[in-house]
Amino acid sequence: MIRAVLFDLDGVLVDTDALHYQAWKELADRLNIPFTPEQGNRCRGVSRMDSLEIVLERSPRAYSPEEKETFAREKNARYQAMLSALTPEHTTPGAAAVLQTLRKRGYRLALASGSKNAGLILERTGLGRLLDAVADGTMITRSKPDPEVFLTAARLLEVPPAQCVAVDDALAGIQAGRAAGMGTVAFGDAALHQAGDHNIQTLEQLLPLFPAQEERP
Ligand code: B16
Repeated sequence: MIRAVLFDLDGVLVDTDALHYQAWKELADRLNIPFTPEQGNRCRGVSRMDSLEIVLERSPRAYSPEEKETFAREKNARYQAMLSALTPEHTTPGAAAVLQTLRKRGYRLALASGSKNAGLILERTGLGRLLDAVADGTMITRSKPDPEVFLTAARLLEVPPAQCVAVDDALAGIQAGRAAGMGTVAFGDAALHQAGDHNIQTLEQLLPLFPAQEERP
């Protein structure tokens, strides 16, 4: 029996992917390195430093670890400046209503995001109050496709992984959910690749997959 639904953040509950892309693109432009939307897609779900390696892969020169730390800090400062303009209207269509309905149907809900900015995003969008637990990039050492963040979310909910379903828009995220022993629902980009056990293009399409269990207020 499925008792919990674990949500990725960037690209699933909030469309912050475009902001990540813009902030990385500004850095790449400043360094005169080509950076394509295809590379941006590969940054989905992977950690900040692993994303930076993707941004730098077409660079003609190598950078020191110190320079890379500086680039990552610069990108994050730019990204956080963009996040300061986030409001509840910036959530994915249907996100709050779908979370509310799943809660009412008796499912435990958690965030499973590799982002260290997840707390700020949940606060600005108001989504935090609809979740029972939050596992984010500040709590893990290995980013997706490693299952650590999904296993952390399941542990916080006190629900066995086999009774959880992972919802993610990144191929790395679907791999992580599967490696955690969970069912998977691919959304957006990952759904275009038919990567999940179920593949959806709107969050409302989750609702038929999770029928009512015990009601909760
Ligand atoms: P930050 P998710 C991931 O979040 C993003 O998809 C990925 O693009 C980003 O590099 C990573 O978080 C780290 O984010 O720089 O904010 O700590 O998709 O796992 O919610």
